Amino acid sequence: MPVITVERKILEKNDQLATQNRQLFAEKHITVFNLLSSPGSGKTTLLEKLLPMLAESRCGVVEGDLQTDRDAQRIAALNVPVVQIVTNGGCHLDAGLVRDALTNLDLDTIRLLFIENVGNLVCPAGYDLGEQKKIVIISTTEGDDKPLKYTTMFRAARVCIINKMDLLPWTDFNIETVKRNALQINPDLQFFTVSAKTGTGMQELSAWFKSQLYK
Ligand SMILES: Nc1nc2c(ncn2[C@@H]2O[C@H](COP(=O)(O)OP(=O)(O)O)[C@@H](O)[C@H]2O)c(=O)[nH]1
Ligand SMILES: [Mg+2]
Repeated sequence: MPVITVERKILEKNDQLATQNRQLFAEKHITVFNLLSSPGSGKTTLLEKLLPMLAESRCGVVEGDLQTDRDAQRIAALNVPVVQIVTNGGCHLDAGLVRDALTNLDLDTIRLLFIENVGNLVCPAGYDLGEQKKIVIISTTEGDDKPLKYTTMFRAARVCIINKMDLLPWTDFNIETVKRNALQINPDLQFFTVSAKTGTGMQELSAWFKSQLYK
């Protein structure tokens, strides 16, 4: 007798909605990135630094958080269109939540959409939102063994941003070790090393985002 778990049914439904989101983004020529990390790795700070550098790329942001709209307020302060999804304790965004949030954005004026997922290296990995690429962010205070512990996330990501490079001298985090551990899980992973605080590496990162726009 076949046994279909609730989780599998939920994921099938999510994948259908993600396909619809992806079609919509393609029709509108919007490049979409799903930003994933532990709480506090610097997702919002990276956006605060990047968005002014990408002003000509007409960015929009979807913020996901457990309770508050604090991150959306930080983005709105930059005059960038933003919508906040409050998951009320839910540990990840799903494609249906993103689809509903999109009705609050003018998609005809946006070319680059960032989705800041709920801070969590586990649950969001399995949920396709319709993005082009998942980007995992790890900071130098988290330990360089994380790719080995959160394999699903590092396998799902296409890009890994290593943030808080300014703090590197005060940690035992080893860049070569984290890269080796991540490449063991995902040999095609592309890396950027940055400090959202000091701006180190941010020019290179913003240039890469520009290269991802529809021509
Ligand atoms: N030293 C340092 N602190 C950072 C950097 N990026 C973010 N932070 C700090 O890390 C904390 C969490 O950042 P936030 O962007 O809210 O993380 P999020 O939870 O991933 O969105 C804040 O206190 C930031 O100021 C960085 O590159 N260097
Ligand atoms: Mg945040």
